[in-house]
Amino acid sequence: MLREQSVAIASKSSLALTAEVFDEILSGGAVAVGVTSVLGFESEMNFLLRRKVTRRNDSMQFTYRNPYRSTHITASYPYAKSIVVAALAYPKPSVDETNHIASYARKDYYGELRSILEASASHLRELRYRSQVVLDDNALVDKAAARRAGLGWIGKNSLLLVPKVGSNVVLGSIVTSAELKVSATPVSSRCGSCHRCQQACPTGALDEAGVLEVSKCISWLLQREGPFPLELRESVGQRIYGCDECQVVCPIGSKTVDSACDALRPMDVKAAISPVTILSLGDDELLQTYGRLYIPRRAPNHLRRNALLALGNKDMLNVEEFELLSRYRSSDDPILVEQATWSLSKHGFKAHTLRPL
Ligand code: B12
Repeated sequence: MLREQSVAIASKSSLALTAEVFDEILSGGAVAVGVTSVLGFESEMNFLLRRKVTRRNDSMQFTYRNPYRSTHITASYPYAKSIVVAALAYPKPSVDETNHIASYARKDYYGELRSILEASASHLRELRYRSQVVLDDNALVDKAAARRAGLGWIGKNSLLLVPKVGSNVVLGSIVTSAELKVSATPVSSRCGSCHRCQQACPTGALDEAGVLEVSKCISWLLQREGPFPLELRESVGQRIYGCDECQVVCPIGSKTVDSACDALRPMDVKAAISPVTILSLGDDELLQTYGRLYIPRRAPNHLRRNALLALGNKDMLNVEEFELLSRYRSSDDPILVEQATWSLSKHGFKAHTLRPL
């Protein structure tokens, strides 16, 4: 029995196995899939090193922590022979939508893509190939892998765009010892002369096409620890987690995909986070409710800081919101005290006239 099985495995061509894996992943719901080699991503490594040396990564770590490891998959998985990369689309919010949380985080799209990839990885394991799902992990530069696997191109918003779908996708990979058929066709850029994403960025973080100025990116600043930079507070508006601005305006990404997404993966209503909820919940409840979001050091006060800022940027406060801001002026955390004071002052309340708790 075992002998028969190994003969069957040996006789399956790389092409047939690749087709099987693609079928599984696409029927699982991914919008694009491809295979690339395990060669190092040298130009990405140089880019990361250059920006690290010149401190243009701000205090951000992720792939900057160890650029060699992040751009050489065999440093983490020495057995790897191929990388299968897949994209899962999520709904693109409309231009007039004012949401506290970016579209990609409203539901666990990473979790969804991970289960699609896990199914194929376990199939490969059954065939005796070592296989590991790697997704939003510092062991791989996902966009570069997706581009080299032929899924799309890197746009002026610095994200990977899938033809006809756009950049509203999350990316993930299977790193495997199987020698799969490498997808040979690179996709050339279809951004043309359009630079709506650059114009739409509220802080000018995309002034240089395709290169994100991290220290100005709202998505990063909302994750960054410490007080929120004073000069960029007003640009944040109502955002508490993530920013969609450079994707919302992108003309690439059809309504067809949006509606397919909506039908298949309806928005999680609970994901509609509100500053009042964040500022009212206790630590445990807060982490339980929003635990799947990336919160630095799992510190609940980090989300509270962003919620206080969002209240400061509201047009008008109601009584409950005013009371919450006043309450946080007596917080033990000086960052929250300062943020609450700033937000109250935005509504015309001077620090010394505020009533204490
Ligand atoms: C760190 C990180 C961030 C940081 C910094 C991102 C950055 N661009 O520096 C912050 C927190 C800001 C962030 C924000 C977001 N992120 Co993020 N992030 C990552 C992470 C962990 C690593 C990114 C990285 O280091 N890439 C490698 C470096 C080398 O790439 P790079 O900095 O983009 O540099 C390249 C370009 O500048 C390009 N380039 C250079 N010159 C030029 C010139 C031209 C003309 C062009 C076109 C390109 C170009 O070449 C450089 C080298 O390759 C990845 C996950 C992963 N493990 O890969 C997710 C990832 C990139 N993020 C993702 C998402 C969804 C987002 C957000 C959309 C979330 C949101 N709504 O708030 C925003 C988008 C902001 C933006 N416009 O980039 C997705 C992107 C999916 C896609 N379609 O590409 C990823 C891949 C996660 C995933 N697995 O799905 N992210």
